Amino acid sequence: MSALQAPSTPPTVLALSGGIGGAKLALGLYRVLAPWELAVAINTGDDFTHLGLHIAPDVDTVMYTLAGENNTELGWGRIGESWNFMQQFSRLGGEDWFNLGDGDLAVHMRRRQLLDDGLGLGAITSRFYASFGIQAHAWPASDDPVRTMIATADGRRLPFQNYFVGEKCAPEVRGFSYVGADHASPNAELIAALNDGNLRAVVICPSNPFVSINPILAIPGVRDALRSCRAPVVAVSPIVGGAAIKGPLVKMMTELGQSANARSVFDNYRDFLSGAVIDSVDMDLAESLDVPAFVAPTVMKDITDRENLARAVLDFADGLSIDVRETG
Ligand code: FO1
Repeated sequence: MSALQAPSTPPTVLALSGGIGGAKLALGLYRVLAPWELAVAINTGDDFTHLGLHIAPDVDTVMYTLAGENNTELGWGRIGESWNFMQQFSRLGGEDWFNLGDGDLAVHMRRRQLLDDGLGLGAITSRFYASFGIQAHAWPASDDPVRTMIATADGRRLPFQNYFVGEKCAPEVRGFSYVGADHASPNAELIAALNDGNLRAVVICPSNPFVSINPILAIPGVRDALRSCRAPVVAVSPIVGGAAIKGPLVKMMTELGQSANARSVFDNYRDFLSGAVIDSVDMDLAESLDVPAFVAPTVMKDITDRENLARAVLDFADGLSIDVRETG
């Protein structure tokens, strides 16, 4: 078996992640765990068909990040990217609101080919991650389409990328829907991992709950499997001191009339959460949470921060599982 092929041994840590923020902690977990110990279940609610190609931003952002090829300035796409295609495409009057780098384009074209050959998104993702030399399991939450739609105050329902990129998160949000989720089947390996009694921990990465985690939870079977999971489920807050580290989360919460704090984030996970990780800035929130809280530096500025937070989260989870075992 080549070193890059996923072994039959199941993962010991399962992370649920969206794109930019979540991918940082996924990288920290990847680097502190042994090869193939990590599995990442990734949001596909941001996916859309564009120029006839299947764009899967969170799957690709996690891939580039675990491969060390992510563009840290942009937060998405590849390092050292070129944009010749987009420049020429735009010159010809092609849509240029959504930038596709030349290297990134190869991923979308190849994905399109393999989808047309009948492969599912999960099988394609495993091949792509192996091609990037990544020794972690990576599963789109479903092979079936799940599309996050944003209901705006002016009465529109925007596909996620049209809101996030097209309109730069400007419209006031009134709600979210995850079109296709109720007919989607969850990735079988994700459910198997959640049902695996040997799983050490489930980590909800610091991603936007509305557009990165809830689209995963909306897929039938995922929430139930999290509720009955024997491993502790620990979430890391993407909000520090009332500010989102990146992206529109605080704006969304405010527009929904929610307090922009870690507690509002964890309310999305309250029916299955075992523990919460908050930044030292939010220490005062710890007592008000429904679950045990662990205070740690959650702002990941460099790779050491990512690894330190990953270790802290796993140690916290290990302590929770022992507590559960003790109390029976
Ligand atoms: N984000 C932008 O703000 N502008 C873009 O032109 C853009 C292009 C793009 C292409 C491929 C890809 O995988 C991601 C891309 N993103 C872009 C980021 C993307 O909208 C976000 O990564 C997620 O959907 C939210 O996490």
